[in-house]
Amino acid sequence: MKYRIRTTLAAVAAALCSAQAAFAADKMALVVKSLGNGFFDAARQGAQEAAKELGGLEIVYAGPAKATAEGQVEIINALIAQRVKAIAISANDPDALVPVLKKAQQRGIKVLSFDSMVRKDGRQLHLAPSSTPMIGAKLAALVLDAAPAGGEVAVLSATAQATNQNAWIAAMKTTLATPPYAKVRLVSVVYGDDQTDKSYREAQGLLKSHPNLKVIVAPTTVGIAAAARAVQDERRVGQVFVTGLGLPSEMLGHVKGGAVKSFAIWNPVDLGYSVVHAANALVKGSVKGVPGESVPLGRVGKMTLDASAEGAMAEPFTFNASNVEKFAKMY
Ligand code: RAM
Repeated sequence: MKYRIRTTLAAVAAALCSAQAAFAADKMALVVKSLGNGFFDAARQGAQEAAKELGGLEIVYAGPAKATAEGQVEIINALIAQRVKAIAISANDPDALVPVLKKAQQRGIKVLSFDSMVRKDGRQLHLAPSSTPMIGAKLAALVLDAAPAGGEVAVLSATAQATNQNAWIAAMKTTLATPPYAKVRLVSVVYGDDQTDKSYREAQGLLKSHPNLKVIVAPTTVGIAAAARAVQDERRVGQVFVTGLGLPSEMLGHVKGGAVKSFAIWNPVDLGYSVVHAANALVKGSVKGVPGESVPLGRVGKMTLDASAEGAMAEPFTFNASNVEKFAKMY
C-alpha cells in the first residue's frame, strides 16, 4: 500500500513538472533603482510571495549596479526582447525612461511604476508607498523629534533625479515653512546616489562644513544608514542626530548606539507584494489604469487611482527604541 501511494505521488509530481514545462509561467519584471539595496531585496521577497499566491507567475528581478536611468533603459530593452507580460519599475528618472517604456507598451507589455514614479505618459499606473504630503510632514516631524529646539538641518538624499526623494523633500520643505518649524533652518541638500560609500562621504562632508549641524535627515534607506555610521565614526553622537526613512533591520544598531532617535518607513515587503497584484490586474485586464479605478492589492487591501493614475499603499510608520527590535526581524 505504502509503495503504491509513493508511486502515485511520483507520477503526480512528474505530471506537474511536464505541465509546468508545457504552460510556461508568465514573466513579470520588477526593475529596481539598483541592486544590493536592502529595501528592494525586501520588496522582491514580497513580489515572490504574491507570485506564489497568484500562481503561474515568475518574477524577473533586475536592476543596474548603480542607480542610473541609462542602466534601467538597457534592462528594459532586454525585458522587451524576453516578452515579459509586465514591467514594474522604481524609476531613476521620471522622464528619461518614458520612450523605452512607451516602446514596451506598444509591444503589449503592461507598465507600472512603484516607489519612484515614471511620468504619466510612460506608465499605466503608479503605486506610491504613501501619500507625498504625508511623507513630507512625517520627515519634518522626525526632524523636530531629533532636535526639539530646532537648529541647522541638512538633507542627505539618493540621486538628484529620483522622483520619489525629490517629491518628499519638496513636501518636507512645505511643512518646514509652517510656524511649528520656525526654529529649523535647512542649510544644505546633498546626494549620495543610494551608494553606501558616496553617502558616507557626503555625510562626513556635511559634518565638516556645518559644525553646528543638529540633524541629518535622509529620505533614503541607504543614506540614513551611511549617515548614522558617519556620525558614529566621527564621534558626534549626541550632538548630531540622524533621521529619515530607514529599514529597522539596518537601523537597530544606530538606535541602540544613540545616533538615531526615531525614523520611519512603510513595509517594503508589502510594497513588492502589492505591485505584483497591481501588475497582475493590468495583465488580466480587470484594471486599465484609469482615474477613479480601484486596484486590488491582495492581503494589503486596495488602492484608488487619482486623476494622474496614482494610488498610495499605506501610511509611514515611525520606529524608535520601543519597537525597532521587533520590526528588525521582518525588514
Ligand atoms: C531607498 C531607495 C528607495 C526609497 C527608500 C526609502 O532604498 O531610494 O527608492 O523608497 O530608500
